[in-house]
Amino acid sequence: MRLSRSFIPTMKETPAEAQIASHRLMLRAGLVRQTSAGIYAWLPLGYRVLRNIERIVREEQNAAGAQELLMPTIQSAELWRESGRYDDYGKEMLRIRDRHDRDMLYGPTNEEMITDLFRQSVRSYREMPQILYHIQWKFRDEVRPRFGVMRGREFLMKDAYSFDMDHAGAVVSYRKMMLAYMRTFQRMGLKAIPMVADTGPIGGDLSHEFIILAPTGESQVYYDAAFEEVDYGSSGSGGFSYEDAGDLHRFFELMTTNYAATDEKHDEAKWATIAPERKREGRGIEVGHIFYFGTRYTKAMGVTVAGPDGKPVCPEMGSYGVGVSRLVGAVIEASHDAAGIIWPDAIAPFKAAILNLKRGDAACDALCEQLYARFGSAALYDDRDDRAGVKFADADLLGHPWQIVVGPRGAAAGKVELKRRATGERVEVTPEEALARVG
Ligand code: 5CA
Repeated sequence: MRLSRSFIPTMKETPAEAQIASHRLMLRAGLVRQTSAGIYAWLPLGYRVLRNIERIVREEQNAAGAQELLMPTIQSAELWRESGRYDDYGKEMLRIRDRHDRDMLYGPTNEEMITDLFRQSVRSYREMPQILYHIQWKFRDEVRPRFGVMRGREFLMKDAYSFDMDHAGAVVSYRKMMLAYMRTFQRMGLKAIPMVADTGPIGGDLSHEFIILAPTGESQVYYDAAFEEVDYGSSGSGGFSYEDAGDLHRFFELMTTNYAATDEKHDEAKWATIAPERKREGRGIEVGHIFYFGTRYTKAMGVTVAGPDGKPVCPEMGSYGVGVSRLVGAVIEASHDAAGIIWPDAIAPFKAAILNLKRGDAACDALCEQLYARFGSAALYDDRDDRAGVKFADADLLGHPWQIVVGPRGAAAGKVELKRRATGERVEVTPEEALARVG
């Protein structure tokens, strides 16, 4: 994309309403704009990042054997009356009445709806187990929406739901999702740690939050250095297999025997037994949350499937959430400096920016056009008629992993300067080398 033609409304001033770095940077870099309290429009740059995150989440869910579907945002109150949550959910639920005076709501989560879809179609243990997910907008009328997309009212969530015949099966599904989550966050360049959590309004007796470390995180976290050393691998290449219950068991042990807790669950006595050099403390942001709640919904909604002996069995469920839109803010919290965003390669809106330091210079223009043609939509070409300083500052603010700087002297000699945003390292290389390095 040519920056001169793009809709990337950057801001020089720090927006007064933004209290944390990611919120400030998302506004300043033109990723989002607030349209109502806690509700955001995703502008082209921000939307690219959101879609990249969504893609990684989707690929890892699919690799774990989960199947994607899409449920609506608007739900009927009837289902929520069946589960008993319609009244319990309180003011966080946005309630709507249609023209026939029927009670509707904008979904804050989908346990009831997926249980109903399952109930309509699955009859036998032969069709089990199932893990179904969607990536859909949610609405929660949070008392205090804040920190931009981190605590919004409308937000994008990946929510998966598992159905198993018994507790042992449900545990396998839970572990599969936990492994998929660790791989998802690792691919995004994040260090996430699973921590035992309360289940809140979702219910159930087993739950983990996935916390990434960032100084502005909402909770204080304590964990063993062991978590920094694990490579979760990827599906099909070494590491743990989703198909092997032994592997899943080994993985789960690794995640749960090493100490990790948020301040709510912190146990000073246990913490004291850990060697001082292995102790890690910091602030954390919750980017995912998984729950096992057994028959909490299937029982309330009267769901059974026929077991091998023909007797009805009430399926065991779990649900698994990733805050897709929150992740955009969380990644920035974990990866920025005073000059701006530092995108991890896997989710960057563009791999590289091409900076033309002297528009109108024949050699600069020709070289930039050549590079731009090779990159296509993977690069943002700063072809504006502006000072070099402005271009440098904007490229740092927008956070592209690479900057390819084309100036008149270098261009005449067939050279460009390649800068790595994360380290600040600059090297003079040929355009071909720059293309090869950026990949
Ligand atoms: N039904 C379950 C799992 S599918 C559920 O709703 N879990 S949750 O409430 O923990 O939400 C899942 C994830 O959504 C959270 O870990 C968080 O990353 C994200 N999330 C929750 N509330 C918000 C919000 N107000 N703004 C942005 N992201 C949110």
